[in-house]
Amino acid sequence: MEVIGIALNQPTLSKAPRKERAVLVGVAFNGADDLRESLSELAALADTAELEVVGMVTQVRREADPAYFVGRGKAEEVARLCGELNADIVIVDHELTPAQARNLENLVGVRVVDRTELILDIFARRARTKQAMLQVELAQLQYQLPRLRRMWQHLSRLGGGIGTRGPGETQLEIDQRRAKKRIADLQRQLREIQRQTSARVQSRKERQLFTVALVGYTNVGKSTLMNALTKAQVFVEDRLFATLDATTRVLVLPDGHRALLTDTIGFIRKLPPHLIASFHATLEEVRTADLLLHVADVTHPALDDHIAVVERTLQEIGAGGKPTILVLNKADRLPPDWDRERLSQRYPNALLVSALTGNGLDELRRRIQREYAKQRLVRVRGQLALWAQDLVAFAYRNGVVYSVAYTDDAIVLDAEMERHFAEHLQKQVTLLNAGSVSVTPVVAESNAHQPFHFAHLLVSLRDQR
Ligand SMILES: Nc1nc2c(ncn2[C@@H]2O[C@H](COP(=O)(O)OP(=O)(O)OP(=O)(O)O)[C@@H](O)[C@H]2O)c(=O)[nH]1
Ligand SMILES: [Mg+2]
Repeated sequence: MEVIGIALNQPTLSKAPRKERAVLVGVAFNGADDLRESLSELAALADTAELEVVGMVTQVRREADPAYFVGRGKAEEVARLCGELNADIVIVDHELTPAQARNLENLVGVRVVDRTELILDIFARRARTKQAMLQVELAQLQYQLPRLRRMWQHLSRLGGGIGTRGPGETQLEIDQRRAKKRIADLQRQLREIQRQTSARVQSRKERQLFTVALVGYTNVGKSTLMNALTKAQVFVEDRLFATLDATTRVLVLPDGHRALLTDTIGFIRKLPPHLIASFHATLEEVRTADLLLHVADVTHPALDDHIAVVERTLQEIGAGGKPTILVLNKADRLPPDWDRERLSQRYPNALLVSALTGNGLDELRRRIQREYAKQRLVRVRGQLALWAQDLVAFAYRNGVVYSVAYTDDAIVLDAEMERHFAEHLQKQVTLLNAGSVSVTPVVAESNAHQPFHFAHLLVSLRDQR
């Protein structure tokens, strides 16, 4: 790996043995009311990056100040606070332009990092596989390329061996060229990985495997659910972005049918767009899934926001509008006085579960099976010529035969099978001129949005307490 300005693809924050002390800065634009929630999430991100949050500064503004992001007076307040609290770093809860970061840093006198950089830092800490590492490095480089000038200033202020003159334009140019070359290189490697992923996904499609993907906000329990449903051993932690890869396992449905379940990276508000773009290959599993399990933490105060952010992000990655089951997780942690009315009114089709205790998971398996049946299974009814025994045998081999009756001039068949088998059968019947069959979905579309045992589940959860 090349070293460009600062070392890449590794955490750039808090490498010291003592935790770095951070002051958080957040702005509510036009009275946006998610400031508190966004800042508490930023604090969780800072904690995940091993920083110690020692202070917070907020401001309400109409728009960002082009020079300092916050107003000049507010920036001076941040500087004072950093002095008083002996802070090492300021983290701004938005993406800063290179100029804003530079100006703010000069004024405040400690390192200034924005939300994007913090998230990239966490991703760099957490990437374990080659693919995740390449994806993170690409996102880091794309973020840093327009900011290289600032890094050089930063290094020259530190003084360490750079010389009193400071780095010349030439060195900056060299770095920019190297960064661009490395970006192209990473993109090429990732295209290769993408090609392999697509081939794998394609082969699953050809084998007609029903694929289910876990999606949701970070830290809601997707991996815990994956482990509970499939006996996988995905790493679980009460911190943000524990998962950065995709893991796929076989999921056995109640009737014995097999599906594939994929666990992958969680989403968060203000997820940097180039990070989403870099994780294109990982997210392929989500884009191509037949069914999404949208997992949310039912006990989180920002539940509604989280669900909205995930739905938006799904649209952005090209996975909007897919059949989805909303899974409200961590039901075991609901307080005794939780607002059951509000929840069941707001999310009438949701399923309440606890991945930790296993409560509700049988119902979830049944719901997945139902979706599978709805998308894949069809009823085949028809009359076949008496000589078409082979077609009856085909139905026995590839489906469930409910009845076969012989009349004087026909075989009356009633069976259920996967759509592709039914289509094959239908084609053969036409080709051989062997009678006629009708193919209809097993689960009627109109039943799709029935509230599914929600009330029953609520009662059983209450009984448990
Ligand atoms: N009480 C309770 N805790 C849960 C439940 N499911 C998960 N958790 C906890 O929530 C935390 C996050 O769980 P993960 O499974 O890592 O969550 P995730 O959605 O995969 O998170 P990322 O991969 O970081 O996006 C862990 O501390 C889990 O033990 C649940 O049903 N009840
Ligand atoms: Mg996870």
